[in-house]
Amino acid sequence: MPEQELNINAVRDSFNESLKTARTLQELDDIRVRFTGKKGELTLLLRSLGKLPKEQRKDAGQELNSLRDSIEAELEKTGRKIRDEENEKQELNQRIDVTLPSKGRTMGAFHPVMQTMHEIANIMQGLGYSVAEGPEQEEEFYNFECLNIPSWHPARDMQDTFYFPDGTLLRTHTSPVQIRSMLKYGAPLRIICPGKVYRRDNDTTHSPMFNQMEGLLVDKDVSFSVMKGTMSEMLNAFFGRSLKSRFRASYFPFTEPSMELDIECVECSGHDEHCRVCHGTGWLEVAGMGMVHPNVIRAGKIDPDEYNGFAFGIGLDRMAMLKYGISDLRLLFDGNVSYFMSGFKGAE
Ligand code: 2NL
Repeated sequence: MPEQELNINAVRDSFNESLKTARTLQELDDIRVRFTGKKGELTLLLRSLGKLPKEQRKDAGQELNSLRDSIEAELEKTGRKIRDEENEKQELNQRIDVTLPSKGRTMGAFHPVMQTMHEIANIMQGLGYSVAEGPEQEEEFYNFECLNIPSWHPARDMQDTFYFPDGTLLRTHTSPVQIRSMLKYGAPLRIICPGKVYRRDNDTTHSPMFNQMEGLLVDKDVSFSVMKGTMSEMLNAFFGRSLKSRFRASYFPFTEPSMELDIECVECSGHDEHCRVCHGTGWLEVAGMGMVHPNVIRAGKIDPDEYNGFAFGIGLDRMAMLKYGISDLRLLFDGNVSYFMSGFKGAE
């Protein structure tokens, strides 16, 4: 029957045309529904078979069945092709280009004060000293009493010290660590005590929190020259050259005699009367020290008739500023790291 055959051919042609346009699995599925779905073009043809005259049914039936088979085979084949293409595309996208430049890494660095602390600690460890640490919240007993600072001493004043309501305080120096170490280890003893200390001070050259390192040597027959030699050795090693130094008589309650140590100006060596670092004096105050007061040795439960010693204290913030050419104390404590990344002498 010619009309029926036309219909079959039309469906075959239109299927073949549509198939060529299919680019995605979704598009392919739409085509499958359009031809073999419940109301699909092929399905409708198959349903209409029964209306044909009996003698035509067999031929038309065979033809439609073979069309259905070939449509299903074509859909299957095209589906595989699209999936293969998509897989390949995905593989290309995921391939790693090992020739691309890396993102780079930003390096962390120690804060200049911590760098300074490690440098001096290394030097002192080379001289046989161990590092000791202790609490930042202290008792008056360890921070003052044991250090020969009686209750009437102005250093205890509310003006200078941060007190807690319970009478404890923020340590004003790291000396209490040395007292605790004497009590714990006895003599002989060689220690350095780096750490944060606190005083009620806040202006352009003072911060309420600063970093100190103290040192203590207790042994038999310790002489003043051992102290002078140790201090010179430490400072020359830290600044990397032999510096002129001088000792001036001074006073601390916990040492007797007491000295302050000046070194030649690391910026101008005394040659610039307008030097911003030494202000034309040619000298820099860098440390306080002295022979440990017998009362302090005794507070450490060591016999001052058998043992003596020397102690020193240096400000690590000031040492960092001198070594790395940092002109303003406040730069050490604000959060801006760009200054340290580029501008200062120690950056490389
Ligand atoms: C300074 C002065 C100094 C000490 C600290 C000390 C510790 C004990 C016994 C005796 Cl346990 N002395 N420490 C001694 C002299 C000076 O520091 O001007 N520091 C920046």
